[in-house]
Amino acid sequence: MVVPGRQDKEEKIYYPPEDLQMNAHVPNFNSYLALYKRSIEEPEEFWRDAAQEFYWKESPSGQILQFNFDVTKGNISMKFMAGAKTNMCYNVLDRNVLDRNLGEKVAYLWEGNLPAHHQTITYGQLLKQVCRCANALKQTGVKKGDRVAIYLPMIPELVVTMLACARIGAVHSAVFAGFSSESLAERIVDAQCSVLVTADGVYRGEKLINLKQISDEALEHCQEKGSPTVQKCVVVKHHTLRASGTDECNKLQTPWNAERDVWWQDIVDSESEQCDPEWLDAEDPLFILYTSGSTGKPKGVLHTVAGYLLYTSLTFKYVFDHHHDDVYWCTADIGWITGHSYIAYGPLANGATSVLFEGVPVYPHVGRYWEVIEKYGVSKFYTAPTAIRLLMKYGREPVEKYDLSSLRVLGTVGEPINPEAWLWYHDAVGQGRCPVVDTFWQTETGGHVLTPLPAATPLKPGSAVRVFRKPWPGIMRGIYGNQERFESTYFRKFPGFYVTGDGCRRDKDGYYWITGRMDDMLNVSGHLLSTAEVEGALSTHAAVAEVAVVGRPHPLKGECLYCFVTLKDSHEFTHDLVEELKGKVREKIGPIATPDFIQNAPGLPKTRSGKIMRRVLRQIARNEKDLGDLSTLADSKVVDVLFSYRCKTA
Ligand code: 6R9
Repeated sequence: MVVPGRQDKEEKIYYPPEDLQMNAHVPNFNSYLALYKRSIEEPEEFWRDAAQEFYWKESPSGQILQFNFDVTKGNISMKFMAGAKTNMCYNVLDRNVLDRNLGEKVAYLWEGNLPAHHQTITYGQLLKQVCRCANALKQTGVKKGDRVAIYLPMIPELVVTMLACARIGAVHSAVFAGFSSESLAERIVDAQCSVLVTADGVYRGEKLINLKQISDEALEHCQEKGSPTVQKCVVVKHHTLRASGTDECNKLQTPWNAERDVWWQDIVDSESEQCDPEWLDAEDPLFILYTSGSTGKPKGVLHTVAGYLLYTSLTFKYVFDHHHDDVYWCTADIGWITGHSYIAYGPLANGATSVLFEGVPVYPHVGRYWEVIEKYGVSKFYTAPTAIRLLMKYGREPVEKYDLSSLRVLGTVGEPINPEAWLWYHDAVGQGRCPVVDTFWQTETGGHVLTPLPAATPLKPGSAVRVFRKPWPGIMRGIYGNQERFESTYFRKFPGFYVTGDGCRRDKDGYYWITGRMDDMLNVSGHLLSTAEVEGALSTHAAVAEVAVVGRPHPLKGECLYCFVTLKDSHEFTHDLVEELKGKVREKIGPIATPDFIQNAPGLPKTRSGKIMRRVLRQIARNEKDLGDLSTLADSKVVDVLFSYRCKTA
């Protein structure tokens, strides 16, 4: 973890630029305070006003907000706009096309892995495509309430499928296309999905990924787990189409099961571009998105229609100070919550024009992000500290090659940002002109919960502002199929409050500095991983007797994984074994979880009651000799041995 904050850098305050303030939705700190006060003191009126923007087939039947946030008083629950009927897809597409006359406006500027691949999609085109897809899904048997798994790269069909589900009341469960077949299978089984939508393959930088093959393996795992719920697999012809007529086509074999598999193009293109939306209850489910949990089993975070619409649309508008002529770009993958809320739903609800980027930051060259900003005239740019730290490494030259004068507001998300990275982002990318909104939030919160507003908040590099205690519309409504885990993870520790699992400190001016996770979770390049999940993956190797995983600070990734492995007798700790162990993690979870360090641990430090002392292991991983109180340690010799076996390089 990169702990933010050296005193001297903290003290400097950056004030909002005046030209931004002139037109801003929230133009100064006092107007922010007034808005904040109203949202806290009169949440019902505040959200009723926000709801005016949208289309409601029927109005709420009672109170706008109904909740119990206190476990000691009964089951946790929260409802916004209960009794109202609406449709998410109608609000983000039909409403823009029909009521706001935005049919010709560009919704997405799709930019492929290669700069030569790009495409624009207007709101009108998107609506038609979504209707076709919705009709096709209905034809394959998908009904309201059914779960649809989506394993797609960053292509328009990903957004189209999500919105098509939303249109017919199906619940989408998107899985980041970098996860392994086993991770995909685990998620499909948990949500009991009836359809899987995937693609043939995709290039990520120089690497070609055979998504259909991974999908097939996942469906086999589902069979093995006794849960063959997927009836149909819809496959977008993506790589093969883009590469048609070139040798590239031969690089990919697409395995096929004629009974189960259908090409997207065969079932979607011929469908009608009319599809009546299904009018849903405000609290009907919209999607499930899995996030790591400290027990190792991913949690299916459940979001519902109306609250999520209100929350993502309002936070998008205020936090990026969205205006009609903006070109907005969020570099996240839609497979994560940031993409759901701030590439798909929030921007579309505002009728925004967004870049949808398939590629990676350093391909085909290290100036790719800056090239894309110049190419499309991006005015609002939202990325992760890990990407900033990576690009910072190449200095200012690649940035200065491009015209970034269109930029107005910069944002970050995913992990604490260290002041060095904040300052580089502000000075080199934003040319000292653009406020940096550091947005703290989670899959579970649905949208930003702690963030400055660009024209209203004086900024301190690396800090966040103001907090609140009542439920907000975007908060998760549960963990899919597990109310007990929902309540115990988030509500039991401090009755009456939602617990994020992060630590923070508050400074004398009331600014909050997020210090990182307080539980057994790690944040690697902005992705949350649970130590238990990685330990589980390593333990499946036949040579492993016991294993403990901790985080260690990493200059680019924020944190990386450091694993202590005790082998069974008769096994030797070799370079090949280390590679096999890394392979196990890639296979069980995916490449994002690949450990940087795997160390031989003939014994692990344990308490007399047999608990592994992770605090001691963290210190060893960092080569910190100060181990604190070791009086509960059963065998003190273990520690010296572990220090002598430390990995010095990754
Ligand atoms: C949106 C997202 C959530 C966890 C969260 C925290 C960390 C996210 C942060 C941040 C410090 C920020 N986190 N944003 N920490 N400053 N601006 O990332 O959701 O994948 O569920 O991760 O990420 O630890 O609890 P998710």
